[in-house]
Amino acid sequence: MGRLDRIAEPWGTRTPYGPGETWPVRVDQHLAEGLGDDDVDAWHQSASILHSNGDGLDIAVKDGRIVGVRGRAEDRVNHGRLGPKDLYGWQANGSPDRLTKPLVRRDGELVETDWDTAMEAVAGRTKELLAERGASSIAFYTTGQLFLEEYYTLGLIAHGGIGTNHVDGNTRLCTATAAAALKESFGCDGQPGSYTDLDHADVICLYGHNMAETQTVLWTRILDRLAGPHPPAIVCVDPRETPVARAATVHLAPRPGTNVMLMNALLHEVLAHDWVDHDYVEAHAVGFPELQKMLQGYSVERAAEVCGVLEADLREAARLIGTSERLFSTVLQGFYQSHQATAAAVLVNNVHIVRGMLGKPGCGILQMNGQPTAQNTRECGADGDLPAFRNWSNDAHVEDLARVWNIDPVDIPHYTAPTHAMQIMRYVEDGSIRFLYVTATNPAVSMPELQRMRSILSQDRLFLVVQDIFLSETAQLADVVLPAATWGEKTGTFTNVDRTVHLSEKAVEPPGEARSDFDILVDYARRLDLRDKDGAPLVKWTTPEEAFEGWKECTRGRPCDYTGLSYDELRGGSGIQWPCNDEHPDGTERIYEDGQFWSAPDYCESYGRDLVTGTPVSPTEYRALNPDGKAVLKAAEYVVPHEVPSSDYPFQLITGRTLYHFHTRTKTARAPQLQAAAPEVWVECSAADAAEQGWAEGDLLEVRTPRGRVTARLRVSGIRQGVLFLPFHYGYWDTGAGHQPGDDAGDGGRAANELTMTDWDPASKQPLFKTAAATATRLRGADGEPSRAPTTTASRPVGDGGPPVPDTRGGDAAQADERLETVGGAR
Ligand SMILES: Nc1nc2c(c(=O)[nH]1)N[C@H]1C(S)=C(S)[C@@H](COP(=O)(O)OP(=O)(O)OC[C@H]3O[C@@H](n4cnc5c(=O)[nH]c(N)nc54)[C@H](O)[C@@H]3O)O[C@H]1N2
Ligand SMILES: Nc1nc2c(c(=O)[nH]1)N[C@H]1C(S)=C(S)[C@@H](COP(=O)(O)OP(=O)(O)OC[C@H]3O[C@@H](n4cnc5c(=O)[nH]c(N)nc54)[C@H](O)[C@@H]3O)O[C@H]1N2
Ligand SMILES: [Mo]
Repeated sequence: MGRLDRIAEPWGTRTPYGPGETWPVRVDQHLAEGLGDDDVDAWHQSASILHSNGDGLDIAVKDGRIVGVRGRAEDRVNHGRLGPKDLYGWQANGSPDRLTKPLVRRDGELVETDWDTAMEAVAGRTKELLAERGASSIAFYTTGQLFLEEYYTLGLIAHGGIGTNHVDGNTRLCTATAAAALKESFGCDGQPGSYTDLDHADVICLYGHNMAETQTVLWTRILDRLAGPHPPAIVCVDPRETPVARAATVHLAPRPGTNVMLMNALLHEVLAHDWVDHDYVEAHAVGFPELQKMLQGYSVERAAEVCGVLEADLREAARLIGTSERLFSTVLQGFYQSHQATAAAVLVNNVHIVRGMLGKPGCGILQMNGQPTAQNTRECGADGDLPAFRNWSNDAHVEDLARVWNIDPVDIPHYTAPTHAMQIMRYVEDGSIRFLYVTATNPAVSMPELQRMRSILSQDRLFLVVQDIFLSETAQLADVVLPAATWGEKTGTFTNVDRTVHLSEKAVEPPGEARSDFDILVDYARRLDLRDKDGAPLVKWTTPEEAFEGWKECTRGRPCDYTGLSYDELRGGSGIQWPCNDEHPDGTERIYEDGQFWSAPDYCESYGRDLVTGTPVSPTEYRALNPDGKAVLKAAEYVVPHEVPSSDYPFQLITGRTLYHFHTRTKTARAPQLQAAAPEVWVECSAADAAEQGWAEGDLLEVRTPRGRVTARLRVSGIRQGVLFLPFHYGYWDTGAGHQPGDDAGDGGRAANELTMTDWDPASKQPLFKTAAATATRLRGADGEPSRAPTTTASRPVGDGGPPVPDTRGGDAAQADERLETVGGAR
């Protein structure tokens, strides 16, 4: 057993292994200072909820409090490993800042109240509006961080009970494009990849995905392959020098917003060299001739120019992809939060289809999720789609759902596409939506163009309900705040990106009067007196396990079939991958093994959309295009980003994450080791830009776009020239730092979304967080203070000048245990 500072060494100790071998076990553990294994009263099975990886872990409890975590050796996802957020993030549960009582707004102030008063206010306003203005005045904005049972209950209440079409999740900001791209290419959501593919792949491509910082344990799996015999080649497409880029065989650092140009050129090369599996394409796909035709204009020379990368690097990347035997790809926000998001992600699917690289060990795609339970938001229809991947534009699917819920099909709104989150906010802005129920998301920091968002959410005519575990920036604007119990304090299930379902057990009681989101929603349904068509309660369950059983029936015969799972099946061992049913009682490692897709016109989740305009494809058009349920090769022309640099705004601004923080930091800022590793906002620029502008490490810059301004200290990093990067984690809740909403004086704002724009991808409706034009000016010099950006990550300092930057370390408080199992001498 070893002890390691896991802030300084986020990926821990290497356990090398070779292709086709089993990833060795390494059990990671962190307990509160001074405690050892013997002090722990009980361990409770769970999985991580600070990213989408789904690391299996056990929660340690002593005296009724959470005191640590330990990775689950038997879990297929992590083989015992944990990342820094897993190891230290649990401390937020015990924070004294937790909400413990409901709050209501009286005379402008939020004051404590009892549950009955708060819930009557929420249900009462819902009933009033239903009577006065109808269901379309009511909207729900949820998350990718609750449990399956909660989403299914919410989806049932909103779609089946209230009958509003205005239901979406922050998954719209996150992985709407993952779902959209899978629907376009394969007719249905559901990942054609499995984590075990990483054990076999010989080429791994990461497209706009900083996996090293955002799925640290999955990256550890790749690092262990890289340290073993016959390592895979890595292709990284990212304008920053991320840890992924540093480990890559080829790093393409394109101009932000040019992904479609780059992908088209890669595909052009693959076709030009005839690295195509013609038998596979012939048997299993439609659209090849059209794709071939469109790609003619996308030469490597043209792409090199537009993307600002070397022709030789593009050719080398295409050669690696084209000659790979087992190709694995992941896609994330560098592609999804861009103006041609769905098009770019679909082009990655195309690479796999033309190369026949699907459904075999090592051959898969993860259109990555970000949030831990985003897959469930989508599956359960809490993002607007219908539950269990039913197609809202297929009347037979709506009827089938109505049968499951025992209601009339006309009571399920499906007359038009579900309202996406940005449109919900627009309807709130123009006053047609008067009631917004926000669960487990913080739009006052995470949505684009915050000045607008604040004015939308603080309107008098809007009744805003916020259900959170802390008094977030959004909760501060609410009419009613409902204190939630969270992970570790409630039981439920959730599903990660590779379809692995985990059970998470209640380990401790929630603080004060906090109640689980599940209990609150069930209470809400009861107060609304929602009924099915026989007059029985619409929500037929009172416990999560009953809800899970109800959900299983809803999934029967659908792609995400859960009928073979139960809480008991999920207890004890590893998580299990859906579909899991009579046919696949142990779950399903890989889907699409036989080149059969879920895309038949009568079965598919979606008929797709026009990638440029976003117009839904009609059932008749789809039937003509894809009568036999094959994979669809969709082509897409490159379109120039909507906001490009000018003389007033000469830089391109991108935003994103750092390894140590989760989103708006409501949790990670309250875990001391994580907060200390990245305590303040910073802005990154390249060494060349710093030299040209006369800037150096630690200088205080003001970054401006037409929407707002942010001040931050400079980190000179390995980012592409002409590009600025801001982490989006820093809102203004800890106003001790002197930051106020929209602060326009003194130190200025620090939330990246003060600067981002109201604009989205036409097909997935995902907002653009990664391409804006910006300017920056120096307010004052460093005065001996470097920026506080981590040195272990993409923000590693480069070049010289400015004050020295200390290495990011966690010290004594960050010591964590590692238990290595020696397998075949691999250590
Ligand atoms: N540590 C940590 N981990 C997390 C989270 C977290 O907050 N913190 N959040 C979770 C969630 S919800 C999500 S969605 C994921 C997100 O995980 P990622 O997508 O990996 O994270 P981001 O930093 O948002 O963006 C990824 C990369 O996109 C690059 N990029 C920007 N513009 C472009 C472009 O035009 N083209 C290309 N090719 N690349 C570009 C950025 O340089 C950045 O390195 O992480 C999950 N895991
Ligand atoms: N500029 C920029 N903006 C971005 C992004 C970006 O890359 N750049 N990324 C986008 C992406 S991918 C995402 S996913 C979003 C994330 O944006 P948000 O979802 O707004 O971020 P979080 O901080 O995760 O907010 C979750 C909230 O839920 C609360 N919470 C936690 N657990 C529970 C629970 O069990 N129950 C309840 N009721 N509440 C709980 C937390 O305290 C917190 O307030 O941000 C998006 N915004
Ligand atoms: Mo996300």
